[in-house]
Amino acid sequence: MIIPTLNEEKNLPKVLEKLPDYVDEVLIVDGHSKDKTVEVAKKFGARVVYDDVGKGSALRVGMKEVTGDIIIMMDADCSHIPSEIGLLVAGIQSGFDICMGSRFIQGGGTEDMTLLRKFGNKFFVSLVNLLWGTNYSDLCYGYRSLRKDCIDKLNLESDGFGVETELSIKAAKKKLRVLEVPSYEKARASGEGKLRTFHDGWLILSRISKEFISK
Ligand SMILES: Nc1nc2c(ncn2[C@@H]2O[C@H](COP(=O)(O)OP(=O)(O)O)[C@@H](O)[C@H]2O)c(=O)[nH]1
Ligand SMILES: [Mg+2]
Repeated sequence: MIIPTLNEEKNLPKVLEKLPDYVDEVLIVDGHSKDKTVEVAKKFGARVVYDDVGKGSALRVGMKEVTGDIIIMMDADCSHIPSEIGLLVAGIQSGFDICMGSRFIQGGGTEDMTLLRKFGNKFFVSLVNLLWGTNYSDLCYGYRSLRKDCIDKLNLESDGFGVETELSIKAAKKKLRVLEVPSYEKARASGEGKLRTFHDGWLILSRISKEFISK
């Protein structure tokens, strides 16, 4: 699994200690954290690689380095419930190429989104569904799994928080089999989130436009 980190020393131990036993590879892609994130990761036996750019770029670096057949993408801020990995793995084992956690189907939920972010996400997901004929219920959510052999097909290029949107759109363009499973997003345990509503909302809209123009 791939976990991008930026200054998550307080949260990361709580995530790593709860990972199910069957997770056999933990790859941390750290954005040169100024705190003890890397020390914590190594203490838990995780492999650490580095990336200086942003969450999207960190995930791309992770996708190059990871060796497992089923890849889980997970945040380090305690927002994602480790036991839900079971659903993400089961989706791939059942024949899907990508399995996406959704906060907006029965069983899912969020305590980490302002009303404005919920509205933005709803607007973007409706736009994507309209343009690509998909039936997504969530878009900007990073708890996902995919088969390793899909990575080359996706050819991701987003550096920042547009990466989930790009993945969802490209999965539709490439006609990959996508499953949504419910996921409950908890509030970040400690520290500040790095997503900036307007800056990253604009980034997501630009990504949707770019994908539409490039067909
Ligand atoms: N490597 C790396 N990780 C990042 C960066 N920005 C955020 N992350 C990590 O990506 C995950 C999600 O970030 P977060 O700030 O919680 O975003 P939000 O939940 O969308 O508000 C967390 O594990 C962060 O530590 C970055 O620039 N580089
Ligand atoms: Mg978060």
